[in-house]
Amino acid sequence: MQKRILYEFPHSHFCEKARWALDFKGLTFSRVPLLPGWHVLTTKRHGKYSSVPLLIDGTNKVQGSGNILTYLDEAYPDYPLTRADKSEAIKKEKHFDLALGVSLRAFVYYYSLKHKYFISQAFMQNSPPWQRIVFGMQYPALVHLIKRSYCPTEESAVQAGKTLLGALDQVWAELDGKPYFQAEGFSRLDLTVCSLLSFVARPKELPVIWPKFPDDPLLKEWDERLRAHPLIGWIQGIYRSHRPRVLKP
Ligand SMILES: N[C@@H](CCC(=O)N[C@@H](CS)C(=O)NCC(=O)O)C(=O)O
Repeated sequence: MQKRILYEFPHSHFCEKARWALDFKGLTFSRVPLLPGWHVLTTKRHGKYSSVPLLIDGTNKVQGSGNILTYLDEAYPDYPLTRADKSEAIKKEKHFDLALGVSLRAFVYYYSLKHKYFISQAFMQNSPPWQRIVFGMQYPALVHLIKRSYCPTEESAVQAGKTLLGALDQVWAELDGKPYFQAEGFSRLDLTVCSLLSFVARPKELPVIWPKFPDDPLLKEWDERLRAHPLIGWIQGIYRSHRPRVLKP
């Protein structure tokens, strides 16, 4: 059997997109968590960008959740995720990546970075002890890096929260009571929206161990507001019906 590895940050919603697609197609793979900061040594060795997810499938190397979905559909056409109107679907998926994925990440990090235990459990849940030690030592530098990259100011975090709320309404309106985005059935669009919001919906099929939520009033307020959205129930239902069970996180 050929070597198949997914390099990831376990809690990353973009990594969940790739993981779900692999599981959906019944492909076995190893999840390899990378130590943030040092992850670039691996990602840049195999790919063009510094980011995860990065899939190694035998001799093929694919970086980016959307590219991984496209690659998997081409290499393993059973259980297709790309349905009719491929280019339109990919365009919409990219919009969801930004409006849902990037916005959620910005404001969650902004409010949770001061809770080292929470962030450490998110990144380090599948990592060896020595990496946990390094993670702890480099935490201040990591906070600086994450803030600079994703959420430099409170204003940017609040704006990201507003963008996210608007995007939830937009997605819900677009579904308009339909079970899926596309008439053909479950597709990469459903998988994308559900993965990117899995942090909020926290379905039990998500193969991530969520640490106890930080005792932070602002974060809790946002969480309650987002979880009250009707889209969350739809996401939990899609996870129940379409996210194959995996044995371990
Ligand atoms: N558009 C990319 C976004 C991936 C992404 O932003 N990954 C983050 C984790 S959520 C990352 O690896 N950040 C570290 C870096 O970019 O070096 C995708 O869909 O995979």
